[in-house]
Amino acid sequence: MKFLDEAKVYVRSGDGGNGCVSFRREKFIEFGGPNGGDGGKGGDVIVRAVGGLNTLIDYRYQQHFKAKNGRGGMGKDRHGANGDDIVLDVPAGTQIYAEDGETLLADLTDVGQRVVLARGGNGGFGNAHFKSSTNRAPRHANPGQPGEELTIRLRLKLIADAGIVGLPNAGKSTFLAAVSAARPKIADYPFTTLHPQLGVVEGNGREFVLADIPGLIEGAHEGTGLGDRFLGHVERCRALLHLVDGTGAHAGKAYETVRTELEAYGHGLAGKPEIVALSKADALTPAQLRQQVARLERAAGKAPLVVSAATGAGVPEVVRALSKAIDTARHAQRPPASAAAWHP
Ligand SMILES: Nc1nc2c(ncn2[C@@H]2O[C@H](COP(=O)(O)OP(=O)(O)OP(=O)(O)O)[C@@H](O)[C@H]2O)c(=O)[nH]1
Ligand SMILES: [Mg+2]
Repeated sequence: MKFLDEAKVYVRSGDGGNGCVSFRREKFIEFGGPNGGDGGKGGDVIVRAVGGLNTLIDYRYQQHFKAKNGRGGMGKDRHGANGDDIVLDVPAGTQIYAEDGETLLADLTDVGQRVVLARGGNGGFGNAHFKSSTNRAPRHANPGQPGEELTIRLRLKLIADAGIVGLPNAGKSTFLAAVSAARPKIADYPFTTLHPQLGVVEGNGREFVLADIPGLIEGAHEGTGLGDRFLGHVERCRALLHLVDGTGAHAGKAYETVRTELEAYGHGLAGKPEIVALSKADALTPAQLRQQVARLERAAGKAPLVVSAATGAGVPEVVRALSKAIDTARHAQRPPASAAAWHP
């Protein structure tokens, strides 16, 4: 399934039903009086975060969503039926933007969260409502109020616990495949991964979600290569795994290139806990390994882990370190209970 992380959708809430003008007319009953019922309320447009979804693919096939109109009021004081709401199910982690793509209307971070995007119009009052001591036979009723319409942009930010960053070909997808059931495409050319991939990793008896994103190259923040827009997917991670290709020319420089891009991207990415690991250790001679580790240590300011996703050596250590970093961050940065931005 193709990963789709943006969709433009048109929604419209239902119109309110009109109020009714009617009078009670029965044989032998004089002055029956007004009995026009009120119109029903139009349906709302609701967006709800649900589990079990991880793309916005459904919104590629249907882009118009309209709630039902309220029914008109009727004689004999009958109230019109309310229009049914329409509910759009999206994966948790979906943000809803206005048509401009910049104004955040709502942020659905947790399963079960819901937000009313467009309220249905109220039904109009029937003439029975306008009866008073001075006007006992009102001949007017209110029309229903129109619904609201708007175009929104849904944007999905995956909520992974940790994200793998690194240059293209660093072995990110290979690592994800080694530690999870995910089967990302792996090949010895840059930009094999074009869409973020998620895997569930078992670490220390607990599970966490790891995201593999396309490689970053120098200038990614200016759009070079695949750009840095995929970093949006790891913005909410609690920790980063920075993989540096041991078979590359200079592990220290490779590390710095990626750090520069993380800093240029902003959004707090550079400040996240980072596990640094030198990859493809199996392909290096002991002397090369020592040299690359020393370079990387100098650049990162701490001793890197050494890993080979091909042989599995060092993999448990990396998983443990990640799991620990996630736990620590989880306790340190508890998100506010209600992280939802809200709009009328
Ligand atoms: N010898 C060895 N080769 C590896 C190891 N991990 C990855 N490779 C190889 O390195 C190449 C790139 O691996 P990928 O996992 O596709 O790299 P990536 O970082 O996901 O690359 P992009 O998606 O292009 O950014 C592939 O040919 C892998 O087989 C390893 O631990 N040892
Ligand atoms: Mg890849």
